[in-house]
Amino acid sequence: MKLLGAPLSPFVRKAVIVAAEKNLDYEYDPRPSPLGWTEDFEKINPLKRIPALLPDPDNITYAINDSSAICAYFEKLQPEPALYPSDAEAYGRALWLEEAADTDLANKIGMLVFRPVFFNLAAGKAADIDGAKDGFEKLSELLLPYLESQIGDADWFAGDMFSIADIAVASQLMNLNMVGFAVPEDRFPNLRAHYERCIERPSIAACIEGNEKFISKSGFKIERVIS
Ligand SMILES: N[C@@H](CCC(=O)N[C@@H](CS)C(=O)NCC(=O)O)C(=O)O
Repeated sequence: MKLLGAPLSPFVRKAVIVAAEKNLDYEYDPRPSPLGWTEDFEKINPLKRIPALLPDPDNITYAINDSSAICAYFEKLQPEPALYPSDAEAYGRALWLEEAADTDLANKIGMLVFRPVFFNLAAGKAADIDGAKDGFEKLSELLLPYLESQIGDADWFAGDMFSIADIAVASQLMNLNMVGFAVPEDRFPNLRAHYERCIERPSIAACIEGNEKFISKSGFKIERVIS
């Protein structure tokens, strides 16, 4: 199978981390990106979004698109280790928190913090740090406090296992780190501790290493605003 999509996309990252947890083999094409689509990408995903997955790399008309669909497919393909709780309530919570991360968290981090820095640098302009700081405050008004309350003093978001909910949240928060921000420990200690717990996992650590290499190869100088 072949996974397509730029490595800094938090949705691509989700799929990469799930595949790594499950030790799945796949080809990877990092080229399709909102900054430049590859020819024929529309035939793979008419919504023009990454990630896309081709179970058969030679058949571009039979794709599985959307990170949630891809991750659920990986779970069926390789059930161990399970990344979706079997308990009904924990399963429901995992899907809800995955959805919250993929929609509102993604939108706020992506549009308000990541893009003002990264897309400006990619366009050869100065990073809009003030814009990103304002964006970060909007993110801190509702969603980060909600996630802080949801994780509380538990290790993981849904039940007592590492799950798709943890991967989805961490995949988005990684985009803060990529552009010099972080979940501040003094304001959101439980969420920060959860993030630190997540990045200890080899699947996530490897993904961060790959992302950082990609940024340093691009030659972008990222100012650290929150450590
Ligand atoms: N719900 C989708 C969202 C995918 C998504 O929005 N990906 C972004 C990249 S991070 C994208 O392709 N955006 C297209 C664009 O901005 O034109 C998923 O989970 O895969």
